[in-house]
Amino acid sequence: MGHAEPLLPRAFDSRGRLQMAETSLEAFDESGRPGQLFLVHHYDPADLSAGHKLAVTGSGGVTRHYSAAELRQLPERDVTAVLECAGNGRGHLTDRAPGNQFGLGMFGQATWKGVRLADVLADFGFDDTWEYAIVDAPDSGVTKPENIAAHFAKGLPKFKALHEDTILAWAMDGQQLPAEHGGPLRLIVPGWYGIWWVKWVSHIELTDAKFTGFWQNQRYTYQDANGTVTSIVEDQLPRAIILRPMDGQHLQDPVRVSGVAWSGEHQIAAVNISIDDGRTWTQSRLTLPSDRWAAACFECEIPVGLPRGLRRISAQAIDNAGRVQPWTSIRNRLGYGNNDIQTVTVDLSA
Ligand SMILES: Nc1nc2c(c(=O)[nH]1)N[C@H]1C(S)=C(S)[C@@H](COP(=O)(O)O)O[C@H]1N2
Ligand SMILES: [Mo]
Repeated sequence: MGHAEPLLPRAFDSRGRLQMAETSLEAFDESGRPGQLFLVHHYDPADLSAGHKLAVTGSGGVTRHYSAAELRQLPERDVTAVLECAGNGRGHLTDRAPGNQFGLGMFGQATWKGVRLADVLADFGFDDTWEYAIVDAPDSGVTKPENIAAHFAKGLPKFKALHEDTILAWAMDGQQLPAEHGGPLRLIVPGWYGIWWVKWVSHIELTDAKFTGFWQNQRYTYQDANGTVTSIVEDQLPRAIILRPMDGQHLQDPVRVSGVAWSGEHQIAAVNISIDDGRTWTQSRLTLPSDRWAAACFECEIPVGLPRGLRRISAQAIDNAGRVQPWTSIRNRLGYGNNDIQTVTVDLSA
């Protein structure tokens, strides 16, 4: 195996700083924890001071501020979950979609520590006249090519805002949450794509009006070829990632195939492996996570004595809602949610 850097840079900002980076598949451990977590800044990252307070505004217009110490007085909650960018795999689309041409390393699993958003809202004391929690961050700018000035914000529907595993986190894997990953406070929305995991949360506002932000209704939407929005990017689609062997690797028999799989709001039911482009499938051994939002691990031995030369290995995830990872995902103009089955090519040497 090579000595690739754990992070593969994909974009730099105007000052030459890393703006988007992908984790090299080599850098993941067997449970899907990245050597270094991928990075997506849509604007210049915000810099919240240590004395930052979270503002919460109710549907009646009343605002209250929470210091870090006040938040820590609420019950602590640990959630292990897979963070995945909806642009993961865009670079593998056969018809190129605009945006960064990401490979498959735009995900990572971690254990996030914080407090339930529901507990913060209960402490604040809300009435029931709201449908969305607008979660604001201070980072802002003008996006290309739309030329639209906005700041980063998402309108979380009430059922997800009040879900017991939706948390405001200040720690990741036992460390203080690094600023580039949203420290001091970031939203964790298990099962939903990374766009919902708002970094540098500064303000939460409850509203009964439909939320119409740029990052809700324009970017990170599924659109048809004409640019008409068909739906909002939410739930992660089923996906299996082969972590070993690596694409292009030279191997001897036997070949042990292993990796991780997840499926948004649903649980993985099976991961099947094919060495003949899907004509036949072998069920892998699956280790389901003890934590509901963590990745399942799969492994499988490919039979010995295969013909020498280049061999293709594919993995397909199936979830307990019957969603099956497709060879060709539903195409959409901005290239989100490309969960096409991954195939790695290995060289079985003579
Ligand atoms: N404030 C803010 N939050 C944000 C973003 C952003 O640009 N600004 N990017 C989102 C997107 S699209 C993704 S995929 C994840 C990436 O999280 P990471 O950079 O910690 O890996 O953060 C999300 N939260
Ligand atoms: Mo993303």
